[in-house]
Amino acid sequence: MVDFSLTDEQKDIRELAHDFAEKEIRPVAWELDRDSGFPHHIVQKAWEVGLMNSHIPEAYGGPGLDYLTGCLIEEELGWGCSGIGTSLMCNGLAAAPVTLGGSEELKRQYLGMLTEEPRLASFCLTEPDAGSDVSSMRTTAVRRGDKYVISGTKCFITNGSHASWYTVYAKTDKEAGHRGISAFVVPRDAGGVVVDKKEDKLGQRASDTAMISFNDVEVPAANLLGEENKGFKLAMMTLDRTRPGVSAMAVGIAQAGFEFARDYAKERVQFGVPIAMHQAIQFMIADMATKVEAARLLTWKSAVLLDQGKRNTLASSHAKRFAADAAMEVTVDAVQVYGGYGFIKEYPVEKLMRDAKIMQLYEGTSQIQRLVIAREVLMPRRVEEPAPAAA
Ligand code: COS
Repeated sequence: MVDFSLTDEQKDIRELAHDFAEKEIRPVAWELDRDSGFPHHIVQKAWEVGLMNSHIPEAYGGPGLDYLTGCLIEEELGWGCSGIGTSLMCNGLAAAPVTLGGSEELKRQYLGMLTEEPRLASFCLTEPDAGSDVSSMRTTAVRRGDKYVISGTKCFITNGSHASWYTVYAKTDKEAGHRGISAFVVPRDAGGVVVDKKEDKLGQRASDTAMISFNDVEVPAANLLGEENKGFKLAMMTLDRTRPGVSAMAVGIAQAGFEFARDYAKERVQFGVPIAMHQAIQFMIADMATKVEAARLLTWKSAVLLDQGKRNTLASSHAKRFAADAAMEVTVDAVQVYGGYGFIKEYPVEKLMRDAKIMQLYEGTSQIQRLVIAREVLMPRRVEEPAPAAA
């Protein structure tokens, strides 16, 4: 029997996140968007009230929340402002490979760093010439004695300018394609880590997106995550775990767009009645509501499978693809409901439309999600290893 009800603890956490989004995030969201300012003070507050590092296990100072509860938080933060929400949630992406593949010592040191203080970490996979095609990356890690020397450039790194450490993927065997990639923890203060460029973005302007170069950066061999040359799978397993949260963030954007459009349609009078009385608008609002609901259900399913220790690759791509596209469609329609006012920055919905676009791009484009879905439904036995334990 499918039960969509939440536990009391989940309801409390959702309420906490909603209040935080309403009282701390929304009042500054449009200003930070305009100025492309980083929400340092919100990071501090979110960390203090326990809304960061949701999935870091209690053993390393985290709350060790399940994935569904993490999605509840991410939806609310996305409802408040997905740029700020992304800044708050990005630690999860950097931390997951450490939780999955790190030694006890690495977990204590680097996960502990995030839970002991309001610090940030970043996930460095993408490169200027290796986006969707992960295995074509050029960054290398060469073993020298008890160290690896890492060289290369990573781009579009969320929180890159502010991170205390990075999870970095690099080729340890250049000839072996995806079977020659390894993952490492790289502390920011290792010599040779340079923040090259902060990007000026269309949306999610309160989140930091930077290009980071690793110039012959030496890290102890013990900073290797999992086994050498098994980094590609670690990246894929990480994305399976983080895509539900990204989907939830998209649901939050869509929910916000729906609410603004619904409320505006009830106020705005044209042809002598609120525009919500016109069927053309009613049908748009109805479609928005359906898309939000369907996106949320797919998102919850992708998280619940993880919580049950099951493989969620297909479900997380369904959720990410659908929720990202729903966020885009709903926010475009929200602008339409506002008419000419929707195009004006004084009104809230154009920001949502700009913010929504990245949901179809980061953590795997909507086309990559379709590619994963197609492979999973056409060749369902392709990945034969047992479901990995939840991180
Ligand atoms: N879990 C565990 N293992 C997985 C996996 C998953 N979800 N998906 C793939 N693998 C394994 C495969 O089983 C295969 O294993 P073998 O080495 O035993 O053959 C290996 O990984 C390679 O898989 P595949 O052949 O599917 O690799 P591709 O190069 O075709 O790439 C895509 C697959 C395109 C799906 C992958 O590169 C991808 O997700 N790209 C998008 C990257 C992304 O999201 N970037 C955003 C960066 S974070 S903002």
